[in-house]
Amino acid sequence: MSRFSDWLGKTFKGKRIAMLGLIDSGKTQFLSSLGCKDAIPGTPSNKDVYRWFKVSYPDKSIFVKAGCDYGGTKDIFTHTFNEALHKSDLVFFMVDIQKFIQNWVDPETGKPNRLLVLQRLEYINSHVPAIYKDKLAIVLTHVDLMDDSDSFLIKSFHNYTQDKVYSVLTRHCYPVNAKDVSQVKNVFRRVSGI
Ligand SMILES: Nc1nc2c(ncn2[C@@H]2O[C@H](COP(=O)(O)OP(=O)(O)OP(=O)(O)O)[C@@H](O)[C@H]2O)c(=O)[nH]1
Ligand SMILES: [Mg+2]
Repeated sequence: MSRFSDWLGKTFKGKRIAMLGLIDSGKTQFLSSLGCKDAIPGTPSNKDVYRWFKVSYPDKSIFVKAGCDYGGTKDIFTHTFNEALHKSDLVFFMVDIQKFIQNWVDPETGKPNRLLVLQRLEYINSHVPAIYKDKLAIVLTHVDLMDDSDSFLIKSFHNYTQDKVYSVLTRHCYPVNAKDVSQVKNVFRRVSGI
């Protein structure tokens, strides 16, 4: 945690977060469920700025610093992942587990989803210094659209990543229905370690 001045001029502790992932993987939905009023899910994001917001729990609150809700296009990804991993306290890499397991074709590139997700992880792994790698949490979204249990979905995801050089990035996976506020808050708290 670090101190910073918010747009009202107050100073408080907060987390700077970043969401990475393919188009429609649930980045904006996750932010919205977390309480970000500026995040409108279902519309393509393009470096949309959001103001700070508070995530409240019965025993405490966590402030999220103002930031950018990036879109998932390849173009934006390569420009932002570096900034995200260097400047943020926490980085969420969102994977639509339905599209990943069923290997849907990505409309932007015409390539299969699984290939694109794994390529991005490989890219992150080969470009980011080891000390930043602990900041990354993998969030498996759209679990509500699958009949399998959360543990089965994690296992399925790991089947594709465990023997890869970037498997260190995928140790911690958090399955979530990104539309479910309590699930999203719960994941955020676990990842924040607060
Ligand atoms: N059922 C279900 N729908 C989800 C989930 N996560 C996101 N969605 C929906 O999927 C659509 C796309 O979600 P977004 O959060 O806008 O996707 P994004 O990753 O921000 O996409 P870009 O900004 O275009 O890169 C929206 O209609 C969301 O409501 C989930 O876990 N379950
Ligand atoms: Mg978005």
